[in-house]
Amino acid sequence: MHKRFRIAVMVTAVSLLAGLLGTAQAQTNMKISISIGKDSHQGVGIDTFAQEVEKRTNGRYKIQTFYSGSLGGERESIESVQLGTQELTLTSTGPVPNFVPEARILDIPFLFRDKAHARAVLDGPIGQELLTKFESKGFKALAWSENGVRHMTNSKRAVNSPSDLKGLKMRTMENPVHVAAYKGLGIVTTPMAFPEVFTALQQGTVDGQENPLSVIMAAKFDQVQKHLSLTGHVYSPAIILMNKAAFDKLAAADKTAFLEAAKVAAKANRDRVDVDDAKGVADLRSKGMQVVENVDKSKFMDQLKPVFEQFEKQFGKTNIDKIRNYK
Ligand code: EAX
Repeated sequence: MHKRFRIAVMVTAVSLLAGLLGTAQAQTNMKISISIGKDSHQGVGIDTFAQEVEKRTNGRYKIQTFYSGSLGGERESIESVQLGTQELTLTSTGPVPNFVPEARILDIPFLFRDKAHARAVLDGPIGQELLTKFESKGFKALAWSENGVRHMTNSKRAVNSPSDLKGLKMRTMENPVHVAAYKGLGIVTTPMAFPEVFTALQQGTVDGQENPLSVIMAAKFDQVQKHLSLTGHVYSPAIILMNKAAFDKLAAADKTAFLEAAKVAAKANRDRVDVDDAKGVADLRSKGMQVVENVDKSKFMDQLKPVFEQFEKQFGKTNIDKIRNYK
């Protein structure tokens, strides 16, 4: 008994020492960023990713987390990851088509019935195949995550139907698919990086913007926007991107650790989106927003018919239908 105890103490001491030496010898720091604040679905995503990577690599990799666009907006962050000046970012697909055009198809309005449909497509063969398209552009796409279902806000009037959108000046993401669709709805589109949006709304440079409830709450847009309409006009995917060379340098087991960490992070991120969606309307109402909850989406889809026809030509009707009909 006594001897066994002594051996156990020795083993523990040796492994502790090895652990310490390991950490001291080879701790690699990496950066990950988001464009919105820490207390958000994306903040939960990158915080979870950092914890999981550290845990799964016994602290040999430390992920430093940057919030609120402190390393730049989403387009800049994607550029930095491509160049390798920053290893990682979690970003909406807003600016992604400018880097990986194949991903554009996911940004088509009213493509997905709901979040469950979108998640199934992204986690299934279509989404996984799309992840591989990032490789030739200098990225390792670790996992799809989620920004959420986008709704419209503005400072001018309640939006019940597309006719209410006519002439409204709205900030959009720097995304060609969104811009084309919103123009088709009669909106005067102003593409802009996210970190500039609050001030633009405050100063009246634009009348409105569109984002998921998660983002509207995290960015406190209720302080500068009166009206919210649950248009649910488009699902907004997010993605965890890593510099490809940085990923390729990892040992095989660490590659798995990063990929698994990204999956756990995406799950935590999606769970938070669900929590935000459940409480968002009540929360934003309590902060003074006027909310139109029952929006007739078919009116918006009718108005978008000519734009949908364009998209079918651009992306292939069969490709779009494959996503629409995915079960
Ligand atoms: O990713 O730019 C946007 O509107 C995005 O939804 C936001 O940065 C969160």
